[in-house]
Amino acid sequence: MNLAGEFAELAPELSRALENAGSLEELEELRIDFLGRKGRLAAIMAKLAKIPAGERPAAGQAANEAKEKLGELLGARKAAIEAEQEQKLLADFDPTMPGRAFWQGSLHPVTQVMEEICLIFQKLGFDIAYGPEVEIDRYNFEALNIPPDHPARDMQDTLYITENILLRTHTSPVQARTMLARRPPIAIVAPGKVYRRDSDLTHTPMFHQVEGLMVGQGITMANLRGVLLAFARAVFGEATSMRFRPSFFPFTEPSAEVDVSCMICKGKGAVNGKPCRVCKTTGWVEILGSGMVDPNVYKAVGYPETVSGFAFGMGVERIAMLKYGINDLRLFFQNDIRFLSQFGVDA
Ligand code: 2NM
Repeated sequence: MNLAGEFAELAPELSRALENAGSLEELEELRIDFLGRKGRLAAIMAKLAKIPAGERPAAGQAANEAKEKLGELLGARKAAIEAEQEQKLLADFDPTMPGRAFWQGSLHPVTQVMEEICLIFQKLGFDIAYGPEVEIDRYNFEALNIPPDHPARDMQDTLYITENILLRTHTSPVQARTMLARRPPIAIVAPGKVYRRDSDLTHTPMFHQVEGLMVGQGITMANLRGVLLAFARAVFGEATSMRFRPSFFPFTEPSAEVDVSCMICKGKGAVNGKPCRVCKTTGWVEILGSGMVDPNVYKAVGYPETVSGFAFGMGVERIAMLKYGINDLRLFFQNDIRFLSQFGVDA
């Protein structure tokens, strides 16, 4: 057989071989076998140089035709195999199957409650104010009428960095800074982290506070009561009652602790005939401290004695525990996903 005949044989041979090639891997093997550098086509082409010059043009044309035809056959089979595989994928794919759920994080319950508290006061007209967690004695104590011999200043209670620099023990320094920077009337709440040298079952060295301050002309304790009652009902429900108990804080005079009717037993002191553990059967639970800002605080920040106002402070973890019936403070700090996910987006 002449070379042209040998070239012409290749295509039908490949055709037969392709009938048994079911995968792209087998296809590649055939490509190498027929079209590769050491393949069948190359082997026949190697003989081109040895034939009479007169036969070369016809043989060369046959070689080109064979090469083109082999490429076409391989390409067609490849397209067919790929189409088959795609059909199989589509057959296995159920487009009506629901998508895989993915994990979505959510804000920590303490953050959620802190934001809820702030939003309530914002709706009552308060601005939000922030300040540094590393404070100086002047803003954390001195401006707030906390005398040098007060126990709060003791190394036992405060985390000091130097003699004068400390981790704020409350967010009140934010109120002191605000009063030093702005003239009355002002109404602000200061949310954030505070630090105390305290650690046991019911105290953590870091916790969260929201403190509020309203100062202006003719602001009275009745205004304090109105604001706090609106707040308490927004957080714990519209059926909530509230009472003041006399207390003492260095920065307020008079001072009052604020109780609300127990959100667990509805102020009855018992649930299903069993003594209420949250209010210890009293029907009342303490939620915050408050009072009329002491004139010494106005003096320290350069406000005229004619202004008056109130302030209050609450622990966010405590409010969150009462709101959600959580009995162990440590749950907020363990970051156990089984606890946290109960406060998630779709909990
Ligand atoms: C409380 C209770 C009572 C308070 C006072 C001030 C300031 F800066 F205006 F003097 N800020 N926060 C305050 C008053 C805080 O926490 C239990």
